[in-house]
Amino acid sequence: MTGAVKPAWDPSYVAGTGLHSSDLRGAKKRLIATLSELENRATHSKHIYITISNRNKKPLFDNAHFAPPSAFDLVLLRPLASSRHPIPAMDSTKHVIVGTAGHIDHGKSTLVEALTGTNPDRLEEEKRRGITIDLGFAFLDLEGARLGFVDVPGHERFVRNMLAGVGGIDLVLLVIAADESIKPQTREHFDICRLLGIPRGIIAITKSDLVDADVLGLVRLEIEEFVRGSFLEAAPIIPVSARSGAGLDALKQELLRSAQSVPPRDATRHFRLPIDRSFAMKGFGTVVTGTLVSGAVKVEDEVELYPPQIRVRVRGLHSGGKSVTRAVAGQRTAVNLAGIEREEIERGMVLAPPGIFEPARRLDARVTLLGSARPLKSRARVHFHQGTAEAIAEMVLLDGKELAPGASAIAQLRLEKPVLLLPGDRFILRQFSPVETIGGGVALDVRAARHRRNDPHVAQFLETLERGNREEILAALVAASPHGLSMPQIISRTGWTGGDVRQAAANSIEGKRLRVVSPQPWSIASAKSVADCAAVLRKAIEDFHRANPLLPGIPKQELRGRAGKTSAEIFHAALDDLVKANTVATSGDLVQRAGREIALSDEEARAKELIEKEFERAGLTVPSFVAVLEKLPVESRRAQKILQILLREKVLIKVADDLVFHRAAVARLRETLAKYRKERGERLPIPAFKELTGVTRKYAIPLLEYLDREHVTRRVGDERVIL
Ligand SMILES: Nc1nc2c(ncn2[C@@H]2O[C@H](COP(=O)(O)OP(=O)(O)OP(=O)(O)O)[C@@H](O)[C@H]2O)c(=O)[nH]1
Ligand SMILES: [Mg+2]
Repeated sequence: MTGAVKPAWDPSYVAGTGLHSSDLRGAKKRLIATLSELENRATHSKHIYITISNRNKKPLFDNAHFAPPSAFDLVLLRPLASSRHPIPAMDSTKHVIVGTAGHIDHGKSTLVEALTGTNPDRLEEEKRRGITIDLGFAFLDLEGARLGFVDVPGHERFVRNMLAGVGGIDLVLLVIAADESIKPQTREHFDICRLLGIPRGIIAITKSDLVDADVLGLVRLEIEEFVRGSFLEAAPIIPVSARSGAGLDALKQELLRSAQSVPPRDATRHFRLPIDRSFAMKGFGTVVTGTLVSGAVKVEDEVELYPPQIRVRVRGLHSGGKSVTRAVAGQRTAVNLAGIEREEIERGMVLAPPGIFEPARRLDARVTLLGSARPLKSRARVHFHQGTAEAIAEMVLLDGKELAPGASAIAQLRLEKPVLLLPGDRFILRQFSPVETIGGGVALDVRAARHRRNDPHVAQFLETLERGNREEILAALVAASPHGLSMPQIISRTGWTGGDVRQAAANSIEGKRLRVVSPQPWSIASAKSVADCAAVLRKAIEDFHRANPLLPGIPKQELRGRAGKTSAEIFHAALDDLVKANTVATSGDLVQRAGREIALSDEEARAKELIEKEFERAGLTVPSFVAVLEKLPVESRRAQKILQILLREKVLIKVADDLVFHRAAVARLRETLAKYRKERGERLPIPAFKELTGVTRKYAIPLLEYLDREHVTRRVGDERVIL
């Protein structure tokens, strides 16, 4: 049997279970004995929760994070890893999550145990008090479907725990006791399911053994009335008794039928696992569990813990009582994480792909108030619950001062702490005090700006986010982003995949309403932003030419500065457009109006010629520029510009700040040096240079430094070497 006592994780960790350390020895013996006994009874589809303690009742595995410290930890072990009980391949199985709901003591946990063989109440306190406090889990295999049960507490004080469990479920098993019928938490849980948009469910009338047929008929009528007009209107209503076993088979059949109607979840979406439990397991380290609501995850994946945004590695995965290499949406999943301590993890955090999302602090949402709630004032504080997370939030109505019972409106929720969620995610709102469920809603924009009241643009924008298709939503997002949007920005804002984004953009790009302004990272902008930017650039270029008639063009950097706050991508796209349309031309770093020649007046042209001649004649013994200017027919500001033109045309070469040579003189100097090198060797002392060129020391030094820069010579001590 020892070989079969494998831990829940990768078999390679067998040696590291921690069960070998001396203080655990007694526990190991007992564990093996328990497993042996269980193995004799269990079938391959059974999974077993085992409570392990050592002789001194010291917990071996500590899950004090969610359980009272006195409780022993429960470890989900893979009991039947031996070859006698092959485990069916995962992928052929449909995974469906069933959540219980209903009033305290109505028999939810008992029913789950009757269906699955597993008591979902795992905490010692739960067992002692006979009530469920926190979420419990169990599995049932039914003809190709694996049902993962999330059992929730009915006690009104633990509705927040119920909310952490109900988030990822595919169908609800609404439990109503025959002897009590509909009670407050029957209503509250049912309201929560409606607000979360849970699409289907089954109603079980439990404890049918306690009432006669007449009462049962009455309860059924009450239930039919209760669910009329809701998603449960046509749901099967099945009387059961966990005590006598009556109705259990019928219920299983309905569960299977309902499970089959659950559409398969798309494993290609972004991976998201809202965490509902975390604990440390000796030999493994940190383990988190949750319902995998979207996408898939593999062993060895790098994932990120949001909101703290810590990257961790998936060391092992476990689902439905066995170790797996990959888990997909719709599965209860336990993840063994490397690179993080248990203490750093809380319920409400989410595992998701690294680096692609950003937790939200402020979201715009459609909020609906229950008919039974009191009117809710704008700016009211509420408890916000989404996935397994909760936060205190301020609800600010976009329009109006108060939300009436049963009404719905657009509101901004300002969260007191960040929560990772995406547009389309449903949430629940509970009254601040006394705490009770008052409504819920759906997130529309998780990166919301602060709005002015009654701003019609905001209302229109949010309406598109709420009702539009992806193409329309993308267009609205881009229109609201004058700087354009990159692929990562769009993904983090929408939760779409890269493929979704490209598809949503394709039509608009083809229709020239959107522009791809950068291939990497792929970024888009509205055609209007690019056109607006191009218009600004044209004007800036014209203005520049007018102010600087003698300069060939505006440097790109300067033009960028004049383009206003636009993004670099839009600037380049707009400039490209202008060049392609032959409106402007670029040469090197300069941008000018296309076809523009620097128009010099006759006077200026003459001055230009004069300057050039003067310098050419001077050779290396150049005149001071001031001396040249004095001879010119134009005033000095324009002469300076003409000098700039000559420098740009490389007719003149600037050697030092006040020292300009004609290019012919420099070319001659290079020849002279080459000749000198051939005849007299490469060494060139400064006096030799002065003699060779006939320049004074004042010119010789800057000239030599220029030649050094040009790699014609190199300085060695006091001398130069001709290269
Ligand atoms: N007679 C009878 N008693 C039942 C039946 N199902 C459950 N009970 C009893 O009802 C009590 C409550 O059952 P639980 O399963 O703990 O109820 P629960 O809905 O899980 O309660 P919370 O989780 O605390 O909300 C227990 O004492 C059960 O033994 C049933 O079919 N017949
Ligand atoms: Mg219970």
